[in-house]
Amino acid sequence: MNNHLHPVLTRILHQRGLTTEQEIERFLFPDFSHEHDPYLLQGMASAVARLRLASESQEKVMIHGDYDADGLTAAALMFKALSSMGIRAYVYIPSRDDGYGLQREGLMLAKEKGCTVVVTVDCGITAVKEAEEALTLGLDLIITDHHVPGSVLPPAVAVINPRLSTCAYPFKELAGVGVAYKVAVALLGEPARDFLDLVAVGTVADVAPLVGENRLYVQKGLEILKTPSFGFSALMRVAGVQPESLRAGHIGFALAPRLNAAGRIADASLPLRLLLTREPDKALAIAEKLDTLNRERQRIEQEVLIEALALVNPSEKAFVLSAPMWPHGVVGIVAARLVEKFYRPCILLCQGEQGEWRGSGRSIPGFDLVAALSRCSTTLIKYGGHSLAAGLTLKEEQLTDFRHAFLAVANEMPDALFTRRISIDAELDVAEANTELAAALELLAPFGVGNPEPIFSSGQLTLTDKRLVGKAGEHLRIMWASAQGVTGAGIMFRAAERFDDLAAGNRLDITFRLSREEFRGQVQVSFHLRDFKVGAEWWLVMSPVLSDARFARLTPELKSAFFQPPHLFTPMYLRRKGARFELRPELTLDAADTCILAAPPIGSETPPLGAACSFVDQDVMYSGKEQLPMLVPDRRALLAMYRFAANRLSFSLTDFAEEFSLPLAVAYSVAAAALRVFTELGLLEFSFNEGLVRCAVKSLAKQDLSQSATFMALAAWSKQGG
Ligand SMILES: [Mn+2]
Repeated sequence: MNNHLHPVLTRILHQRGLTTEQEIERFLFPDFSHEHDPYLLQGMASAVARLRLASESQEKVMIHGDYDADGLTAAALMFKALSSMGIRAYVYIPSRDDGYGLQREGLMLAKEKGCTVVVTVDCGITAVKEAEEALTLGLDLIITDHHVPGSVLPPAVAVINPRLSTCAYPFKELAGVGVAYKVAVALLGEPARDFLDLVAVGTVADVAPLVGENRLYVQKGLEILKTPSFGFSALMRVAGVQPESLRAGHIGFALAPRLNAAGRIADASLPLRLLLTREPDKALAIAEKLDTLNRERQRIEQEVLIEALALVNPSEKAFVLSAPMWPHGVVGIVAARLVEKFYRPCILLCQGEQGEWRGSGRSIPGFDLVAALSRCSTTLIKYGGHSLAAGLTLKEEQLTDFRHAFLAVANEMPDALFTRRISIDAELDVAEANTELAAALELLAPFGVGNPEPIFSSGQLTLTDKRLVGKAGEHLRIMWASAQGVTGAGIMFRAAERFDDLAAGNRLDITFRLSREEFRGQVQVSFHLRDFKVGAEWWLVMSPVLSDARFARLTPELKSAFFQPPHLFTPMYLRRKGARFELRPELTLDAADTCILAAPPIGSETPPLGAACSFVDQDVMYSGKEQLPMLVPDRRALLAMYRFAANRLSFSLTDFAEEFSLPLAVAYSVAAAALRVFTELGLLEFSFNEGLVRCAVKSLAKQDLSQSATFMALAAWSKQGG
């Protein structure tokens, strides 16, 4: 079978640890025959027996869920399963204010409704105290969960969790809804495939790795979602997602946020009703309400983000930010946004009740948040979570101590950890990036955590054009040609701020993902750029504005700069010193150096770095060795320059640029170099006065260009570079 696979696909599969034919087949074509027996989950038999008894003796059962998308879909799934057995079931979804996990209120409600059994989904594994309470209330508790168990398990009729060290279940990464699905399969005694839409949504929303059974369920679930239930149909409609083109990614950024929005700022049972309703009108009404709540959540998130950004000190290795009024429901999302922007572990804290502060943190790979928090535990009341996401509670008077302790942990980490890395699956010639490859890659879908969409890199491209696109010009579109002349284009979303880093002629390296898209009935491949790098051997900058910000963007590759103020005829050599450039008297033309050539402000003696420079030339930057010949004025340019100067005898630098440099498409600095060449050859003599260049013809004799040191230096430099 492998022989029929696209060689690039095979390479990626191998790199991802799938080497045997069977492994590859199982991964690419997941099948229900690969499912594990639900009874391999410890406690399953007891749970099934108790629930069957409940069915036979017509007992009422309370399902205790959670307010996030995993907990909600798990609760909906369990409700459907129990209902189909004829069990009268109720669902309790705690609100975020109640706190996370099994709640006393849920148990009380169960008692009130006359339930005798409580089944938890996506929670309960650490609820020892609450489980004891259930016992005293005379409730039989069945815990189904997927969170990391503590050292003591809650007393219950059954505790089902693949992560239990004593549990022999082969796949440990099921989401809460995946565990609930397993219970449903065991209970019903048959595959409950109709429920896989819920499993897919909960699994992706909970960022469970999309491998093993999760991959199977998400892939099959996505198929079901193409002809969605009333609830999902309404949700997709308000989110603007077409069911037939639904991908795992849509669940993460379109469906899950709307399901979660209610729990963050309103009634958490709203999305549950959406998932269970059989009335399309009602579904749409709830979906619209959730959409409004989601917008409200986004607005609050944006406000908190702006406030948090103002508190960030980018020179710190981790951020611990706090403000009393931040809503607890969004601090985690905002922390995630900051991690995305700065690539630093980030904790946001807000005021809770009774002098306590609650926080949520997000981290980067290699920085285990829970381990870091455990080292600050003397300053904390409680904390918990995973390596990349965690929650914490502390006393107000401990805020400063905690901040210092946490930053101290971060400061011990090596600098390299805080540099974002894009892991490249394969290097690719852009000519290989065709629709066949894109089609082959679709076999790897659904993509998500644990199974990322392949990222490629291509180098040796030459940038031919750039453009800002999108409603507000927020996206960057780059066009290129390869060394073999293959042209192409890619888009980088929300990268408008990098527009100025690029100019036609740049040597370009790109990292990207490929997708197949239909455009006017034609299938074509599109490049979604993740990042790009422009050739760094040297730079030629001709910018009307030469500001610190511009230099900052060129860092850290830019080590030196070469200015050529035309009115001084004395090249300026600048060396990086820290974040700024310092002027050095000596000039070294070194092709290995990274250089800037730029026009200084007219009339100034030295280029004042950091100050705005105004000049009429186009705002262009060149980089890459292939541009070097431009530095050398060719004979045509020299002749034109000579005529211009000799005829005018007196001209302004603006005239010089407009009449000579621009029409001939010669870079201004090159034209400036020409002035130097004439002087060195003794043909013309220039003097400068208040922005005017005065020119005197010295000689009309033919001269050998090799007599000009500037010409020779530039020619040698260009040769070295090219
Ligand atoms: Mn979960």
